[in-house]
Formats: sequence, C-alpha cells, structure tokens
Amino acid sequence: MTTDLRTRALAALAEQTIELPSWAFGNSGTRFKVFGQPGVARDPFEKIEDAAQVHRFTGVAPRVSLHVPWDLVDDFGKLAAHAADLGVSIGAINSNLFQDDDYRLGSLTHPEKRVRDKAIAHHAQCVDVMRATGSTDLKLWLPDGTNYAGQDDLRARQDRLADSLQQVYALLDPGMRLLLEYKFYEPYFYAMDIPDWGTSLLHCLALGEQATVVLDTGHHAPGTNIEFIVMQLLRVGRLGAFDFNSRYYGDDDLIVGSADPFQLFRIMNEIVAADALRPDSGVNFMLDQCHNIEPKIPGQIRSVLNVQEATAKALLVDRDALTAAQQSGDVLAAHGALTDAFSTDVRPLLAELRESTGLDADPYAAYARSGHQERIARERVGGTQASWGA
Ligand code: RM4
Ligand code: MN
Repeated sequence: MTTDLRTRALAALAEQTIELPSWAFGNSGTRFKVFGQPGVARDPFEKIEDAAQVHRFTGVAPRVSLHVPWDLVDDFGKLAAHAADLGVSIGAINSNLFQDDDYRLGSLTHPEKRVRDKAIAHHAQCVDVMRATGSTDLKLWLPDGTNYAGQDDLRARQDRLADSLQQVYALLDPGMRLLLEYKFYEPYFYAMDIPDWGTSLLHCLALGEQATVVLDTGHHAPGTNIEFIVMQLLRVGRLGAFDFNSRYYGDDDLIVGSADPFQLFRIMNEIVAADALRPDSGVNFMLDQCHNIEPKIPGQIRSVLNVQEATAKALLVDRDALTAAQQSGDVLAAHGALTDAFSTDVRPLLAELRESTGLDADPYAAYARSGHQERIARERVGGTQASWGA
C-alpha cells in the first residue's frame, strides 16, 4: 500500500462512527426462546452504560439507537444526560408497529382508520422522544403485510400507507429525518407492504427531502447484489442509513461481516467510491443486531471491528489503478484492484489508529481484561433483565 493511500485511509477512519442498537444489550432469542445471560442490562440506563463500554474500547461508537416502547423512561432528558456523562449520545429513535393486538392486519396500512391513526400517533410520541433526547432520526420499519392472496387489496394498502406516511412526515421538525426501512418477508409471508428498496424509495420521493431509505443488510433474498442498491441509493441522494447485520437464510441478526466479509467490503467500497463515508454525507452507519448465544458487549465490539476492517480495506483500494483498468477493459486487473485491497491485513493499520488516540490496539482483548463483564454479572442482581420485546 502506498504512503498516500495509508495516510488518507487513517484520516478517513479517524472520522468514522458506528451507531449501536440498545436492543443488542438486552436479552434476545428466537421466536422459540429468549436466552438470559448474567449481568444483562435491566433498564435503558444500563443498556447505555453497556453501549458506552463499546465506545470506550473502540473509540468509534458514540451513539445509541433507542426503541420505543422498549426503552421508555419517565424522563428522556435524564437518559440523554446519562448518555452524555458516559461520552455517548442518543441516535435514531425506532418506532414499534408490531407488538399490539390492533396491528394484526397492519398498522399504517390497516383497513380501519382508527388503527392507522393510532400508529401515526405512536410516531408523534417518538418525535417527542427525539426532541427530549436531541435525536434527529426517526426510523420506521413497517412490519405490515398480508399472508394470503386476496386477503387485502395490495394497491389500496399502498395508498393508505402513502397517506399515513405523509402524516408521520408532517410531525418532523426541520433538521429531523424519516428513515424508511424495507424487508422482503417476515412477519408476513405473501406480500410485505414495503418489501424492497424501490418501494421505500418511491414513498421517500413522494414525502420529500427529509425522507431517506434504510438499508438493512439482512433484509434481502440470498444472492441479492446489495452493493448495487447502495450505489443506486447514493446516486439519488437517498441512502439515509444502514442497519448492519448478517444473515444466512431467514434470520437477520447475526454479527455484521460474519457471514460474508467480502460482501461487506463490496458495500463499503461503494460507500468510499461515492465519498459517502464523510460524517456529513447523511449516511448513518448503524448496527441492528441481537446477540442470542454470544456475550453481548464483546459481540458488539466484534461487530464494530468488522465494519471498521471492511471500511479500512475499501479505503485501501487503489482507485487510480482501478479506473485505468476499467477504462482499458482490463477485467482481471480491475477485479484484482478490489481483491488486493480485500486481501490486505488491515489490523496493524487499525492498531496504529487506536494507539494514536490512546486506545488499546485490541479493543476486544482490552474489554475482556477490564473486568467489566464480571462486575456487571456480580452487581446486576435483582430486577428484571431487559429483553427483546419488553
Ligand atoms: C426488523 C427490522 C427493524 C428492527 C426490528 C426489531 O426486522 O430490522 O430494524 O427494529 O426488526
Ligand atoms: Mn433493521
């Protein structure tokens, strides 16, 4: 790697941030079983303490996404102040449209106006939480869909959705954004109402400039070229955020970069190529994961490091050589420019980055040595552990 590439990579890496999900620090599981772990956070304050540990050792995770109502507290100002004391801040506020009996046939798309109004009102509550915490991103994952052909009118559902989204959008203050996620299946299996990036983008375009698409890496059919979607959304200025994770088949909550590190590298390559790594690019790099069978804080540290490593490799692509090879039709040289960067061991570079800011070169080992895990297992007794869905 040339000195120039190295220097630029270090500068870009020093600015990168990755947002952590509060739900990664509560107990979680499958729809069959939630597994408990010793020392798991019992409330949103403790979840933020755990997230702050990830930031303390990695230096690149200064924000925590909250989920309403899982993270409801009496005083959100106090929660934001608690975060600030620990050196982190509140990131995106995630709404919940999937845990209420009223939502059996949908929420923002429900045939009944009463239910749609209730789902819209929930977003007013989320916007209040944003005002109290200084959050600027309202994240909406729509779990609506149908299970059987003919169950409901597909087009009418889109029309109701467009109308409901407009009302949610109208709740935003200037400077706030609506992040609209898509998912190709689950919880419904015949048709989801926002199954793909195209549907999400159409709704965002109709809403206005403050609406952007969230790309959850787990929400695609196997074999989907995700980096193409990243490129296309960046091209039209509507990639608002990532939900990073990994999936093999049906689940999407595994550690980012664990299933296919080359895919994560290809995604980050499109980000770097479009100069979208800059903090002011408008792309929020968030994790959306649960750690069901592995310890949670180390799981989040590993995830952050995986994103950082893929980013470092993408920054090391020799773009001049790549462009020259592409223009001259040298297929193998062009592909080689990517694979050379991917094959680089970036761990020494990242170690150097960390040491330059006083961090341990190995955040994972440093956390293990810190005794924090043993301390929370000892101290967090009594009360009810936070868990997915509560
Ligand atoms: C969805 C989606 C959302 C997450 C929920 C719990 O599949 O990924 O981002 O908030 O799960
Ligand atoms: Mn997600």
